[in-house]
Amino acid sequence: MAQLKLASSASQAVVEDRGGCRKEHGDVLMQETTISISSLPSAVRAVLERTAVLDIHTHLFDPSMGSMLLWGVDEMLTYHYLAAELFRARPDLDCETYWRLPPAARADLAWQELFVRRAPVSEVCTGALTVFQALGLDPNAETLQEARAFFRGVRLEQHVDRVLRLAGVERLCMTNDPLDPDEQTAWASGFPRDARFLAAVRLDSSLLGWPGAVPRLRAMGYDVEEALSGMTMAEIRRFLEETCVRMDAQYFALSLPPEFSYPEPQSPAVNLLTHAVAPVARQLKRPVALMIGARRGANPALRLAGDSVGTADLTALERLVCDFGDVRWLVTTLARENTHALCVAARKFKNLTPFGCWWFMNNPSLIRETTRMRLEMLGFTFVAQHSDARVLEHLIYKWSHARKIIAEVLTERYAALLETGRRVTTADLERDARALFDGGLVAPDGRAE
Ligand code: HDL
Ligand code: ZN
Repeated sequence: MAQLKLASSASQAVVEDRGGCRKEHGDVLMQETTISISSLPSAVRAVLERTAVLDIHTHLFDPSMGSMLLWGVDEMLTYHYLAAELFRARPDLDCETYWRLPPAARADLAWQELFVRRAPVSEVCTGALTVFQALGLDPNAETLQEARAFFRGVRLEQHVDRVLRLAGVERLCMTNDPLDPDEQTAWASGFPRDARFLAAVRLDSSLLGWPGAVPRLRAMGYDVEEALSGMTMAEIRRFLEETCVRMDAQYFALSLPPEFSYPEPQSPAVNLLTHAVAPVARQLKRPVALMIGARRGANPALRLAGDSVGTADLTALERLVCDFGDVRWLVTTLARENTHALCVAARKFKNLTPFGCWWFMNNPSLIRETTRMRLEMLGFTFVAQHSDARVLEHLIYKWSHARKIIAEVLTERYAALLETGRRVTTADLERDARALFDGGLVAPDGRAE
């Protein structure tokens, strides 16, 4: 039995082998080595650690897009997830008073109330300390003075390289809203692209709340009317195609409320989805990502932190995916109650790929439950995770925490295989990890979109 000793550094696996064929794999000699039950946990963890990720959904931006890319300790501690938790820790705190504070004061307040005066056990608090630890900052600091001094000395270009390396993220997709004024300025003037920051056309502001987008679309030169009549659908298709080409976007994305219905009654957004987005996605061979279940503005006083969740009837999704069988649909759902139905729908429709543990689902207990369910029902035909990172350093904790849990669940599944007598090799681990972490942008038969 070959003994597999994986070096602590992810970049090199040292293998002693008395059998099996050796083969080059990059700078690492990989083995068709059967892994024993005792070495399985460490082998799975090591493979996931060194498997580069395409993070298919983030709110990060190419560093060339300037201040649109959020980074640093104050951005981390004023993240809307933490704001929501601060209002719970300090119910006496008036929301508008908080929003009027300068970011540093908001960050100090969060640090004192959530990290110093209480054990920071929530996922987003623990996550912030995972980032502190990775960057060599003191998680027991009484104030943010040391952390701020560290970030004052940061050169963004090097910091981006360091954060992506620490997070094991090779490439990531931005969330690009073509109607956002800052985005319009950036794309109109052009900027040197960082190849690691891929684009994704987010259509919420264009399609949801129709006809709210009509004035901005007309100002961009698209002859659209509120009534979706005349040239409007053709002009929306032109808008989508031109935007996707300009951004070299990987996919189109739209979030949908829990009550979305198809085919009837069709909201203007779903009408536009089926008559404009799906045809252009088909023509450009781009997937469409649907993010279902967000109830926006449940508590407007919390602003971005005020969105909630609703359970969707995924019958509508199944009908949509069935009617557009030649379009690839990447889907994530926000309600825990939708996780199982999404797995079943994916079993029915090969053009439907579940992705990630989105937002309120991105917690250890739910990543574990979701990944178990998906492996049990879909094998490796899903995208295990996306970070949804809003602040650059989020990548470190969101991927560190996710990899740990996905490794535990994967180990369970491989152990069940070993019990049947089926061998599990390092080649199995490498291939399967790539399938889970490739962002779903490679078609199931291996063709790139
Ligand atoms: O709609 C989305 O893409 C969500 O991810 C929202 O941006 C949400 O506010 C968020 O950041 N979730 O993590
Ligand atoms: Zn998001």
